[in-house]
Amino acid sequence: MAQLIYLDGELVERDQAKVSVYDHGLLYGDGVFEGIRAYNGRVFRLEEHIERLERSARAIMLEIPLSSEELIEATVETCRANEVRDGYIRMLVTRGEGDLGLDPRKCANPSIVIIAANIQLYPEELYETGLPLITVSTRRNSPASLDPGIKSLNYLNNILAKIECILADVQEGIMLTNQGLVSECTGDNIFIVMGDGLVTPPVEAGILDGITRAVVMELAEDEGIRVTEKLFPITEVYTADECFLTGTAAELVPVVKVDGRQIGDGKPGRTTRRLLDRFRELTKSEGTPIYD
Ligand code: PXG
Repeated sequence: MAQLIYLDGELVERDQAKVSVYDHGLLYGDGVFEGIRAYNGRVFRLEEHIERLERSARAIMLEIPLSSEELIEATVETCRANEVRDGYIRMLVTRGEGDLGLDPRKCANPSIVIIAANIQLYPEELYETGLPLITVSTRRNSPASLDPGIKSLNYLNNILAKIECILADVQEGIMLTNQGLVSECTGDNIFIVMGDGLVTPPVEAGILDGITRAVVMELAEDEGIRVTEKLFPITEVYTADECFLTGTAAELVPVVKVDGRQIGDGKPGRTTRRLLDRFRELTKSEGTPIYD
């Protein structure tokens, strides 16, 4: 079946889905995006993703030409057109076509793109064995320069960090703030387990306000696990009982080694497993239905 892409109000074949080389999304990374998951014929936390997209857009003074309801409808329609039941959805809004200067006022019409693809999931083995990580030397963008809370199309900060991970032959890396404290990973938030509580950096530290992060915090609370949002140095990760990452693509992935140091007993921890099980239970039943 041919893949259909939502592009500015129409569903077009993949090879017809093109934007201008004058689009400021391409020229300057001027735009915002979301990565969303569908499970079992339902889009997980769609309203939250749309809200975050709208917040990101407002932060860069980009006016999205659709309402929240229309964005939700367009997402569901794109999933339906591609017969997605379990999939990954990429939604982006670019500043649109302008000229070669920076001036965003030259871009009259923002472009909206929605791609809904049937994904291949991370291998289940990853959740059984856990990931090794490194701390990368690329610092997370300062919120005073480009707030990581804005999910902008300018992801070079993360890509530079990802290149360090690739060179070190690991899948993810921990990024520090400019003050040298733990912020998040290139495409995932980070949690540590200390005793019977969870600790994760606060949004004010300059991280993406992750949707999966928020779900895990809700689930932890429900399980009677205390969650503390605070800044901490990398040594707290080394000495933590458990560590895991959260993200739309990753769900909850256990971390078993950081910078060559074993975390806990070097195996995925009990608390991580408990929260992953609860998370999967939730994704099975919750979400915006794609099909009636
Ligand atoms: N931090 C950053 C920097 C991210 O980009 C997350 C945390 C997790 O947030 P959510 O809301 O997904 O729980 C992200 C989002 C991918 C991919 O294909 C993942 C993200 C962004 C772009 C691509 O793995 N993660």
